[in-house]
Amino acid sequence: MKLLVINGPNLNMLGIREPDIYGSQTYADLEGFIHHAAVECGIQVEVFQSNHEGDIVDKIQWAYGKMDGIIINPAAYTHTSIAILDALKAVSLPCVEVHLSDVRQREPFRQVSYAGMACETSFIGLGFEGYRKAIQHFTKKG
Ligand code: CA2
Repeated sequence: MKLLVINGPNLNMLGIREPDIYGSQTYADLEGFIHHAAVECGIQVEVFQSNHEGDIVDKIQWAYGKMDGIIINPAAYTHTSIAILDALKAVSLPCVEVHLSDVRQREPFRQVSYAGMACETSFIGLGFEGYRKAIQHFTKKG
């Protein structure tokens, strides 16, 4: 099984600012965590991060016919991007949403998730562990 993990804007800044919300580990640590969790579960994973909405749309389209599923933390685009929602629907791959922080307990503008509307389930507020749970969601199904 091959999964694509997509991380959206500013997640590359992890560990640099706002450790109270996002923790003190870096984006490199997150990539390492995801690769380790994938090996544990015996699956292949590709991890992609972009600060650009169109690049994320392109990567979702790229996954069509190549990957078995998508794990996505669209970051701020979660709450704004119908383009990402449409791309996820267009490729029709099974998709799981992850958020490091508990967006349900945060500002009103974080209460809508467009990408989440195309996802089978969400793991929210679990920090890095949410990515492991998302990977396990796919391996339990398969
Ligand atoms: O909790 C999450 O995973 C979020 O997707 C993170 C986004 C936020 O806009 C979503 O509402 C929830 C923000 C990612 C920005 O990450 C930073 C990391 C370090 C310093 C500043 C921002």
